[in-house]
Amino acid sequence: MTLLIEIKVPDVGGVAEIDVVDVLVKPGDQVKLEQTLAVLETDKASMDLPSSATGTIKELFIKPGDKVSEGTLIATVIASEEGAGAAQPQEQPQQAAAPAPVPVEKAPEPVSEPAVAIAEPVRESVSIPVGTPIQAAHATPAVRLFARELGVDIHRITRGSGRKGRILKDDVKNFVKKVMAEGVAQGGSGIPAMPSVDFSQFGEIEEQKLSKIKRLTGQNLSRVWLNLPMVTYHDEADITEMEAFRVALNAEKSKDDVKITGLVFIIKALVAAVEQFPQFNASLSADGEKLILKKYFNIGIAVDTPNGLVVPVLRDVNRKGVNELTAELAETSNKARLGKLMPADMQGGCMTISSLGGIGGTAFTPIVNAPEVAILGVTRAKMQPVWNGKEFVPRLMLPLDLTYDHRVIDGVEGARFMAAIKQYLGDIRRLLL
Ligand code: CAO
Repeated sequence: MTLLIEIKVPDVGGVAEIDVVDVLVKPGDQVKLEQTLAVLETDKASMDLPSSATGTIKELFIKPGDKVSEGTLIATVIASEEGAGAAQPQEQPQQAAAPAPVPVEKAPEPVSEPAVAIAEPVRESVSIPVGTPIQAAHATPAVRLFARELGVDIHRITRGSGRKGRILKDDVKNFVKKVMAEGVAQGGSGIPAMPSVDFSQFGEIEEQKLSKIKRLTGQNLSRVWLNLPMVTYHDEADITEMEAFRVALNAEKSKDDVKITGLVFIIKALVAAVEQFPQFNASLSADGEKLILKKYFNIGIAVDTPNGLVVPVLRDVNRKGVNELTAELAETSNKARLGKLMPADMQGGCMTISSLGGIGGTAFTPIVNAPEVAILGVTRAKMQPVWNGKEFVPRLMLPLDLTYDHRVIDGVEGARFMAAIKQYLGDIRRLLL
């Protein structure tokens, strides 16, 4: 006579949803009385589910990730001759509840420093075949919460120092210590620190302290460089007509008026393109989960000052005309050079322009002024022979460099955005449309 025993989830104190964290057996396995068949987890505790019989697993009804409750059928066991534990032999399948599960969260045992096995983060090239079970980390909800609070991906700790490799709070702490120690040794970002060199051994030197602006700008640029996957797209806009219009406007001005520079038209063209492509007027949330779209149109302008680079912000550019922007740009860049900008003057930008056109250049790769998602670089306009289908004609061509955060902007979007800027600059009447 075969004795089939059903093993079910016992009373676990009225908890409605219990997570199956791990299943340690499969059909055909020999199991002993009290042997752990699965690891269950409630909001408050993790527990081993023991077998109530010695025998062979016939069928298994759960898998990791399932939710179970009191009475859920876990497995059927064909009891062996030598006994079925508490179960009495009978013809019908016996409905034996498993012995009360054994809570495994104990007072953490002292853990020596390197006891934690740290898993390498999964790299892109590693592909997990469909159907491959992913090993769940053994840890109680409290330990998982603790890890989450510290920003630790618990799956990077492959084995803890608790019973059966269970991850304890101390394992999480040791993991953090180890990662921090490695980071410090490598220069903070996992990159080896620059060596300190005594240059005086090669000749005379002088040490100059960096200005605060330069130090802070440097820190910010390094952070952006390391955090953003950036792409720079280069193109040229034909500004022959725009330049003729600018010269004509300036000719109307009196000697004391501020002259219009091409930059103001570039600001207007940029804003018109941003209105057309809202993803350029956005910021990625810090957790990378959301795109925050802005409904205001503020443009930052990189200004070179004796103390370093600053980026004052011109506000509501979409609502301002060329003359108003010209006056504002002159006043703001003047204030910047005199070191009179207030922190609020440099906040709230949507996109930035970095223009080196007054100096020269043919192209460069500006760094995005994050959390903005794109920056427009400008270098010196040059007369060039351009083929119009019949002949070469002299045209004033303005080089433009668009760097964007590739997490937010696709290459095609970047190219379309640049095409729109070129179209506005090529025919500034379009700014009226
Ligand atoms: N092509 C040809 N000539 C240009 C030009 C361009 N792209 N851009 C400016 N010019 C000309 C101007 O018309 C002006 O000519 P005139 O002297 O004949 O009137 C001259 O160059 C100087 O212009 P400007 O630089 O004073 O004025 P602007 O409005 O173009 O720029 C500002 C203002 C504040 C952006 C600029 O002075 C500045 O500080 N640029 C440096 C920005 C910077 O440091 N960027 C690097 C950041 S690192 O990523």
